[in-house]
Amino acid sequence: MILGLVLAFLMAAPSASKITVSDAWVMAPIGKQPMTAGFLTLHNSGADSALTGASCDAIKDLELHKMEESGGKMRMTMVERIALPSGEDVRLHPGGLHLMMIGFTRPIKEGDVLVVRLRFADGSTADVKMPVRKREA
Ligand SMILES: [Cu+2]
Repeated sequence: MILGLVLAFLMAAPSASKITVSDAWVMAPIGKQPMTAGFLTLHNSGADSALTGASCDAIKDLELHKMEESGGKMRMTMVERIALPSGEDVRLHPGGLHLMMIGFTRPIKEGDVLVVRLRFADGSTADVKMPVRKREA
């Protein structure tokens, strides 16, 4: 009976707790430009997973993007998912993978903190606080 309860608890434990987030931040939008990007590092201490989406009440369209060189130019493309291999750190950073934020439902400025909901391959979610700040020189 008690063993059954313990097993039920263990099976219900969300696997998202195996994914931890650090260094989360959003680049302050430049001027009146209606877009910006967010960055963070994901560490997966569980089984292989993937980041499959993100949303935020302040952002109209939040997409997963990568930057890559094509014909000598850097260009951004949307990706369906960002793989999070077991035991590894995956870093979203300027010039690489990022959360593309297109269109704002309210003004976003330096010092704000956005709460972004990340969605993972197993259907679990995690809410991450992302401070808005200027890009370092
Ligand atoms: Cu982008």
